[in-house]
Amino acid sequence: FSPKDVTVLFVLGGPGAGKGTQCARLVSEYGFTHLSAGDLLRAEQERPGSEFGDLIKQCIKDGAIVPMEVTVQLLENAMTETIKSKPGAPKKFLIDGFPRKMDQAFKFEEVVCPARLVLFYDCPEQEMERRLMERGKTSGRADDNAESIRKRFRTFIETSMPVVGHYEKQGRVVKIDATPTPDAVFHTTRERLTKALGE
Ligand code: UP5
Ligand code: MG
Repeated sequence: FSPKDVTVLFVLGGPGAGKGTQCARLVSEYGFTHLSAGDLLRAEQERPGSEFGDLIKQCIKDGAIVPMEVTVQLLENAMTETIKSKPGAPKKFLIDGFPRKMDQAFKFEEVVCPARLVLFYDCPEQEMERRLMERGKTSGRADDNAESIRKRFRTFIETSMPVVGHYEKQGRVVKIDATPTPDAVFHTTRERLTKALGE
């Protein structure tokens, strides 16, 4: 596909900030396709014959970032498949939980396409921890436990926040307080996004 035909928004925020929750709502309202990098990695880890299964599993448990080549390729494949399978549909993508390291940001924008803007869900660590521990009771996610959560927070602060800072300097970040209820956060998201996209 040609980068100029595609609209990409990066959706960033700490672990448990509510990225997935807000993306699901944006899909129905704005006709975006939602691609979660974490979901794609979890699916690849389960795929029989994947050469990256063990690597992904270890990284997720440790809250570490999978080498960018793997994730960028999964995202690019998913975008290509979506465009092929829905020829007439708008080519609008929410890329959720990516890029979370500078090298990924540069690589994706170089080889796939530049992002129109970045939605950044800002949430205090204590609230994110509460949400993840609560979800961990039923999610079955290998990283929803106290030890992995601690590591995920550390990676977020040390490695992923600089990416947000990078885009902030370019004036491409829409920062949203993710502490209120999902409904309230979505209300703000809709307002801010409509303004930013001029739609
Ligand atoms: N919830 C949501 N919004 C709420 C609200 N406003 N009030 C109260 N509760 C709210 O929400 C989390 C929980 O909180 C849910 O139970 C929800 O109901 C509730 P969710 O919407 O799932 O939050 P989200 O930000 O999506 O949290 P998630 O756990 O998915 O965030 P992570 O960023 O940690 O997970 P991700 O799947 O993106 O990545 C997992 C791992 O994959 C990474 O740690 C890393 O190891 C690997 N990875 C890479 O290596 N590279 C990548 O590019 C991406 C991931
Ligand atoms: Mg998520």
